[in-house]
Amino acid sequence: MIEIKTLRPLWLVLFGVMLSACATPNNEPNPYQRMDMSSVSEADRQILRRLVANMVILPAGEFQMGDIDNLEDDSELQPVRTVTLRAFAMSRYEVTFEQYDLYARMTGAELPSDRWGRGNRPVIDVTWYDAVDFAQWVAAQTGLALRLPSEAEWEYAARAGSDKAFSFGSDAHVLCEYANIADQNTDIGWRYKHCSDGFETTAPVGSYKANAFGLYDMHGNVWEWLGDCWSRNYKNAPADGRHWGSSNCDEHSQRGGSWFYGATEAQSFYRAYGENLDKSVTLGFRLAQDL
Ligand SMILES: [Ca+2]
Ligand SMILES: [Ca+2]
Repeated sequence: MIEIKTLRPLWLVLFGVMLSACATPNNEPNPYQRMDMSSVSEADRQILRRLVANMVILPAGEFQMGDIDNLEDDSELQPVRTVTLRAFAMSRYEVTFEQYDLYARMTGAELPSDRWGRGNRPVIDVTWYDAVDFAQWVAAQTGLALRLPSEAEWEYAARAGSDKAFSFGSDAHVLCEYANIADQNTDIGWRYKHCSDGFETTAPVGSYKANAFGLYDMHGNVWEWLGDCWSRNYKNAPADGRHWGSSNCDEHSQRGGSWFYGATEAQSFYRAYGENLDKSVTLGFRLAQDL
């Protein structure tokens, strides 16, 4: 059984440390400084505390990455290979509007638009640069080595020990218990017609069942930006789970499917990508952390 922990004890040092530069996806210096916390409201501090408390430590391990059973017959999902990962932490939830709005208020960054509410819904309409900036800002405020996940880390986290299409197995009929997708009640041609999840657009994060690692919405809700440059297949991909690609690529990987897509895109191994400046109402992100 995998032991699930949180980083709650690390919060004890959250506002008491002087920070050195934190790691970024490209190991560049973090441009953000730690704020003077005496000027920050208790409510805003609580937002950061909850974010930190919900970084889940995942154990070191080895897994098969890719379309193991060749379900999609797609060269982008091949060759399947063994990846070995050190322990790291992953956000329990997708980054929310509440969290992103705090960053935007504190830095003057643009507030992303919302179409159906903010608060505890996943932030949408953010570019890859926005996601990286958010990670760097939170890293500067907390002293934690926060960044976007790699594709390998994301798939390891989504599988949560499963070698099937979904963390819970291969039967998509129960997907709506775990994921917000385009379900049978959605007016989209490629909807999944065999279950209903209760939401036509984004759902508040954590509305469905968690996987065995305690992570929510790895299948569906919003696609998630990752730190890897897009690659057309896994030939020559690193086997240690680190970010793959040069520091200045124009396209980055995305994972997990969303409320606008059916069951296929929600599979743990399924891949997508976008240009760095793309924004979408189906696309957000979550954070990873070096331990
Ligand atoms: Ca839905
Ligand atoms: Ca998601």
